[in-house]
Amino acid sequence: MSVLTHEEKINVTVGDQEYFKGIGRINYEGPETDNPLAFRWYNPEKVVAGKTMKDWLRFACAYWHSFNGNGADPFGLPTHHFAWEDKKDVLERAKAKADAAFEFITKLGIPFYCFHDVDVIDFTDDPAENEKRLAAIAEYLKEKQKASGVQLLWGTANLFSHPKYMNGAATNPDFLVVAHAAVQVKAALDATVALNGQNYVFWGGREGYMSLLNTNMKREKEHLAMFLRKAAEYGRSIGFKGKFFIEPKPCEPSKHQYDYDCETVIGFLRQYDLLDDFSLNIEVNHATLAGHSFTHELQVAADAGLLGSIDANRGDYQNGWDTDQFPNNINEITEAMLIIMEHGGFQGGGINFDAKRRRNSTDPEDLFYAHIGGMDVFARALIIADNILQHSEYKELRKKRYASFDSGAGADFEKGNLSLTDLRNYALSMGQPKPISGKQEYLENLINRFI
Ligand code: XLS
Ligand code: NI
Ligand code: NI
Repeated sequence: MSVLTHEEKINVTVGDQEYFKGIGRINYEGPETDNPLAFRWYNPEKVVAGKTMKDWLRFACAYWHSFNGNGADPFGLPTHHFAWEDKKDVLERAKAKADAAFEFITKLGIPFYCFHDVDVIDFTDDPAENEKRLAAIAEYLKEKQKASGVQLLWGTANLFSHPKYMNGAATNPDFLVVAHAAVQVKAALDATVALNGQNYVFWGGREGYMSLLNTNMKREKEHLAMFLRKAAEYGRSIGFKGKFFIEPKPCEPSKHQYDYDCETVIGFLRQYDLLDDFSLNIEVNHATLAGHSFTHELQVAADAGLLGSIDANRGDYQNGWDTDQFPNNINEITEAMLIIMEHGGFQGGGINFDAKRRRNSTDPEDLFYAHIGGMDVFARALIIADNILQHSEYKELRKKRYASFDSGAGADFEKGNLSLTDLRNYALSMGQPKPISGKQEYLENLINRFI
């Protein structure tokens, strides 16, 4: 199936210039299709467990990877070149990039997008000028949203790229840098509210340390908490109704980041009384870098009622860094969807593809294949997880494992009615416990049976 035969399906309104030429609207064609530019599983209006796929999954396109990431790595120059780069005027260039972004997002039928301030327009060293630039492009993005129906899932500020943040942003030992971080967060919140953004994200790549020898960790964490509190207060004061998400990551670029993993962030939010405003945005590759499975992180968040949103991607089994590959592992995503569905879906967030095509994926359609694959694997996992929940003993088996706490002495223990001596007497009266199988292989086979 070639790209060009699909061209007949083009039915997308774009500006004067079409950036992704020869690629039309990506449609659902079903599992049997051999068209690489079609969905085999993602059928937005299909109802699964009482909600449409679109509403369960709430896909978002990440501006930074798809429209800024140029394939450069620490060893090599850019390999991805964009048609809008040659525009000389900064606002014109940013508008052209927005045209291309919305063309892409619309062709794929992705309902949301996410951006950092610096993704949508080039920043300078002058903070006041940056405020103006962001406000100007936000005006334009507002029009693009209106024309396309695409919505902003979350906004954020890039507090890690500029050299001034080399020692941290909100946790910088120099108060002036902390204040400069506030300039950016304030403007990014203004833009998020202007664009009716549903959430706002903090990912603290530089909020951590490189060496403890020069770091007052306690003070830095207190500064981070104060900064987050002031950001939330400001957001509420300008009418922001959504959630603030913290995106945990253990390291990279800092040696150790304060938002290490979900448990760490939950403890931090509780300690500083930030749980009313803040929830979690969980990234697959960050979970694995923290030495956890993605499902572990989801479960920790869900159990705390903080399953806000996810950044979808995957790491590499051999490389120990944030490779941000597009998700494609059906087992991993099925197990994730089981947790997400059992907890009723995302609380305010969605599935943001914080993922990039590889440096050597240089054809424009590669960006489409990447997103189609990611969307299809989640859609398929949604269907499978629903089947497992509806038509298998998966839930029942786990429930049964804890049946001894559902009545009698076990229930009394859960209520706090048994002393340590009561427990001792119970044990002696009952004799040795019999082995009860955990049935792991049985359950693993069950998942594969439904896949
Ligand atoms: C980097 C993070 C980043 C956040 C947004 O590892 O994943 O992309 O999602 O700042
Ligand atoms: Ni991320
Ligand atoms: Ni990441």
